[in-house]
This record gives sequence, C-alpha cells and structure tokens, in this order.
Amino acid sequence: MSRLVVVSNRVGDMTASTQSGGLVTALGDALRDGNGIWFGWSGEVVEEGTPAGLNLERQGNVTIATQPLTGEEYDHYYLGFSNRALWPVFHYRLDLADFDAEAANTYHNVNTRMAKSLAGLLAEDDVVWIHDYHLIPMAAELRKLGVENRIGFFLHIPFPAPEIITAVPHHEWLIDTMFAYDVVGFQTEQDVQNFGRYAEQTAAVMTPETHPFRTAQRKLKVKCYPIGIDVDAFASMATTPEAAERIRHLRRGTISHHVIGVDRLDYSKGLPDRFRSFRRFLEMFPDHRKTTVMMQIAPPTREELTAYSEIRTELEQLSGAINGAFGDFDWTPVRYIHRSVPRDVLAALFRGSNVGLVTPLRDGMNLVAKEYIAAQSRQDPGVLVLSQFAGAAADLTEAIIVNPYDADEVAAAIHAAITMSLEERRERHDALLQRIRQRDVARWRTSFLEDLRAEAA
Ligand code: ADQ
Repeated sequence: MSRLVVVSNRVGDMTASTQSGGLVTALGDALRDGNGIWFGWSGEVVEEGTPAGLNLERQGNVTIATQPLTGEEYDHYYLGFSNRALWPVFHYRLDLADFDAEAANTYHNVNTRMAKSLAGLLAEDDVVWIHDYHLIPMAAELRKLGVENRIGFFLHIPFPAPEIITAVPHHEWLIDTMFAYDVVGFQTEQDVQNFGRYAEQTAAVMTPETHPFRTAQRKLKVKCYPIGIDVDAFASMATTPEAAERIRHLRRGTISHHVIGVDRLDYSKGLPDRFRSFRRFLEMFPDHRKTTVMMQIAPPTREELTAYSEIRTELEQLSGAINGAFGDFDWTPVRYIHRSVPRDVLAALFRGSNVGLVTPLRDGMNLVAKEYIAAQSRQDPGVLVLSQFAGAAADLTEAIIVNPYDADEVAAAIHAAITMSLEERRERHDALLQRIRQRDVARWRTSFLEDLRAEAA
C-alpha cells in the first residue's frame, strides 16, 4: 500500500500512549502500518535569519519531520491569520476577526516554505493528508512545485456559510486553493453544503478553464467524514478502580447532581453563556440548589490573543458572582478549573457526572460530547445536553439538543436531565452509544483514506 504522509500544524508524539487523544490516536495506526511520515511545525519559535532546517526523527517506524517558525511567522501565520482571522470567521465571529495584509502574506509564505520542504520528502506514490485551517493552501503550493501525488484535506472546524466567508479579504484566492486537492473532507453535511454554495456563487471558482488546479485527471471529491473517538479506549479509562474512587469523591455530602463541562478556554465553546445558563437553573429551580454542582474544566489556549484573555476574565467574574450570590458555607455551586487534566481523570469525571453540558456556539464536531457518552455506565447513564451548533448534534439526536444562546432553555434542559427517568436515560444512552460506535475514529480514518487512495492505485 502507498505510504501515508500526514501534514498538520503541530505534529503528535508517536511515543505517547494510544489513550492520549487527538490526531495521535486518530492517525497513529495508519502511519505505523506503512512507515509513514508526519510533517509539521516543531512548536519551536526561532530568531529571524536562523536557517529553517528540517528536523527528521524516527519514532518507531514513523518519520517525524518538523520545522520551526520564526517569531514573525508565529505572530503572523499562527496567531495572526490562522487564529485572528480564519478561526473567528469559520466560527461565525466576524466581530472578533482581524484582517491584516501582512498576516495573510506570511500565512501564504509559510505554506509555500512548508510545501517546498515537504516536496523533497515525497516519493511518487505517497498519499498526502493535510489537516486544518492553518494549511489550506498547502496543496496548491505543492502543485506549483509539480507534485502530482494524491492529496487530501480535512477541515476540523466548520466551513461557514458563504455570506460569512466572503468577509475574508481575498477569500477567492484562499478557497480556490482547495481545488488543488483530490479529496476535501468536512465534519458535517452542512459544511459540505456551505462549500458547495460558496462554489456556486463564486464564479471564478467554478470556471474550469480559468482554474489552474483542475484537470481532466484531477476531479475534486468533497464529502462529509464525521470524526469520532476510540470508544473502548475511552470507556476503559472510566472503569478503573482509580476512576471509581474519584467518582465516589464527586458525589459526597448533599451533592447528588454533578454537571460537567470540559472545553479548551475558547470563545467558540460558549462558556460565559453556559455559566449564565447554570445561574438561570439555580434561579428557576431553587429546590436543586444545594444538591447540584457544576464543574467546568477549561485549560488555557492561545493566551497571547486578547479575545482569549478577555474570556478568561469574564469567566472568573461569572463563576465568582454565581458562587457569591448562591453559595453557602457547605456548598459551592460552580467549580471552575483553569488547567489541563489527564484524560483518565476526565473519563472518571464524565462517568461520575449526571449531566454532560456541551454547549458551544459553533463547533466543527466536538469530541467531548462523544467522550461523555463513552464514559457512562450503561446501567445508570448520565444525560448529554448538546448545542444545536456543534457538528456532533447532526448525529447525536438522542441528546437533549439546546440553543446555547437561550439561557432559560439550557436551564430547563439541565433540570430535565437530572430528573429524567432511568428508563429514558438508558434508551437515549443506548442509541447514542451505538451511534458513536458506528462512526468512530477508525471509520473516519479508513473512509477518508479509502477515498484518497481510490484512484491512486
Ligand atoms: P477542539 O476545539 O480542541 O478540536 P474537541 O473536539 O472537543 O475540540 O476536542 C478537544 C479534546 O481535548 C477532547 O479530546 C478533550 O477531552 C480534550 N480536552 C478538553 N479539555 C481538556 C482538559 N482540560 N484537559 C485535558 N484534555 C482536554 C477541534 C474542533 C472540534 C473537532 C476536533 C476534532 O474545534 O470541533 O471535534 O478538532 O476534529
């Protein structure tokens, strides 16, 4: 079988355990099976003028190929265009987007430089799988260098409606480069439709004669490949003796209802709205006050960006205000933890919580929703409350689906979840568990790679 070359902004650690999550779990086996290469940014930031050498390291039978970024590249390519322009726009937050021409240029240049380094590593029949919004134009840059290999792209975040994406200056250039791929994968049918609508409405993209990337041989396949998790690996972390001990600790004293949220501290995750919804729950259902606790685990990310430091301050104020207004000497309603937590601890916390609160304002998929389901006991499962704006909502229809902007609705959903009969909880959970098993991470990987390799053989 042809060798797999994975390209992503950050590369994973192939020596980490298979339970580490992220792309390592998702792609590890496919890379190991065929002596693959994983190419991307090393995470290092070096001074301008430092030769941008390629660092090659063998981890088992996988080659890890990385390059550093200069300080300027980090500021403009990573923080600037990727995370101050594309991330907010793709999550429908035009109000937070900052379009800076220098950042856009550097984004292009980093993609060009990375493509040149990667081209030198490619063998004729390698298949290349590029990931996410940092690297959209990479295939176009590879094509310019004469690379004719099969190249696929998967977008982990939403592809927004054309009315939104056309706000990005030079969006035609950016989206045009997606036509240099053989396969473009999205999380949901909605994303596929949005891409189709954009293509229809933007004539330049649709004219094959004017499109240098489209040839009779290269037809673009656009499809939805919903990402999943390794259900058994996650479930097994939730059922260890250590997990049982943690769970006992969660529901102590008067606490019979434990509500959990786990998200990177990102404005797309709807955390302030979630805190306001929990406050509404305490106002609307005073009987549940002393028996219910909400734990929110939200590790910091992208802290250099103002939008992220602002949301941190906002959450600290909101949790402080709720605890001040409602808390008592023997009860703290909100437990807010601003750091990363080992995955086995997360699994135990999920299993010990009656309600999983996953209420992003926009999310490509949201794996926490699937992890919460995987961690539950089948005999006595908790209830998932899920935002209609998470990609996961397309599949996980037996969750309580909510509008995260509507605090009263989310508050009522928390109440419905903690008062739901065991029979209904089991029915919903069985259906959800079946769904996440059908569409697990192995299926995501194999279906994408089958399509990518389809005409390569
Ligand atoms: P993210 O925005 O990072 O991913 P998500 O899908 O929820 O969102 O994945 C987060 C992962 O990080 C989960 O595995 C979760 O358990 C873990 N995590 C979160 N908080 C943690 C904490 N405090 N400590 C340890 N681990 C924590 C992007 C897109 C999503 C898409 C994924 C995969 O934004 O929509 O589902 O990629 O494609």
